[in-house]
Amino acid sequence: MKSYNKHITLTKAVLFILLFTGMAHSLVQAKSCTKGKKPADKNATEQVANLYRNLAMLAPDYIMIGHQDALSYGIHWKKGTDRSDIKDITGSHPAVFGWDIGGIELGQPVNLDSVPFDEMRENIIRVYLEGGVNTISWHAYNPVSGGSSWVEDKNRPSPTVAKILPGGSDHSAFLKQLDKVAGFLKSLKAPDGTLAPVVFRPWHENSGNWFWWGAIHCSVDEYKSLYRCTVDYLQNKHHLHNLLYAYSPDVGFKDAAGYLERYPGDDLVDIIGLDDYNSLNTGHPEKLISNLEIIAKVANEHHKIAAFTETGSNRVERKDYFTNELLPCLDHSELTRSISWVLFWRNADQKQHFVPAPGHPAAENFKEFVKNKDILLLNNIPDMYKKYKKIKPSGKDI
Ligand code: BMA
Repeated sequence: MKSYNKHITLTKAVLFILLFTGMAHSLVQAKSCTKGKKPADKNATEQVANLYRNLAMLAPDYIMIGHQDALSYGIHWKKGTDRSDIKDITGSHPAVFGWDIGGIELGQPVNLDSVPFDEMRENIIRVYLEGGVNTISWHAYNPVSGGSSWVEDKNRPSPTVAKILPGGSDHSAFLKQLDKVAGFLKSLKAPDGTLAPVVFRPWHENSGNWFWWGAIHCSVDEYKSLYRCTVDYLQNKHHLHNLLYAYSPDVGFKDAAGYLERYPGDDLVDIIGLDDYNSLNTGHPEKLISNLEIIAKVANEHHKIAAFTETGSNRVERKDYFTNELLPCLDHSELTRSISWVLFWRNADQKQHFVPAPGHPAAENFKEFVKNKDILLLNNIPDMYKKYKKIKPSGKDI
């Protein structure tokens, strides 16, 4: 009996040590992945700081799924309530919701893809209240020519950026655009008075030449000044502190130095992004792996978070694209697995869509893809605006 008791005491001690070291390990893990990870904006709201911390805690083990305009329309529908093509297939909305505010600077009621800004605002606030992640891109109209983001002749330099920087002939026209952007970002107020945090992703795909802020249309310094001027104006003139900032060039870099050539600075950027449609659609998974590993390394070295900010295969014509092409790249190494989210572009219609809807030949493949233990939808993530010691996504075991 005595020895039996002794045995129990010993077992208890062992269990206690195991439990304690396990807890300590998780805490150390939580600490090491969040270490030094604070929003670049020192005055970021509490909800933004929690969001960043939670993104950092999830990133090493999980990848969240994002979709542009998920709640606004789908391949076969134009207006829905609580509907998304991803939910129609999987039963859950995506975890990350992409929006675009191109057109806000013109005072338009709808964005460049006809999404009403009032509806977008409502949806952004709803996503915030449900604990999901919002990210906003900006296909900005040209403040000098009045034209779209796209330069007509992408091989011919268009000197817009130089003109809208401080001291330039069109600087004030640009600031008026930013005032409109700020107005929208300030209007994302929840009923409790807090502002919905947003990952703002201005001046994206700048390594290409198709937008007026693209590589051949401005010098390295001009691009960096454009980014700095944007952040500075939103933070200091408009006192906006509900934002994380993403830097997201397109493909074309070979190494970290190439990626960082136009990087505006650690004091301005939170998310080390990448837009890459090219690698998989041209049959080069090794390029995607290399690009993801480069951004993951840059993120580690700069104490930031890496994200695959835009991708997809239009119409998903290769029906095992998700499990046989994309997943092996995302799951290639510890570095690729540390990507925080992957965002698929919009489901405009039958001709342009990047996520399947029910009945689509790739629908089953998408379902298989999201069953993977590392892949998270809205139903798997906790409220991203609360503070946790440790996060365990629901329905997913690692
Ligand atoms: C492009 C296409 C266009 C759209 C633009 C901005 O990639 O989807 O149809 O207008 O993005 O969202």
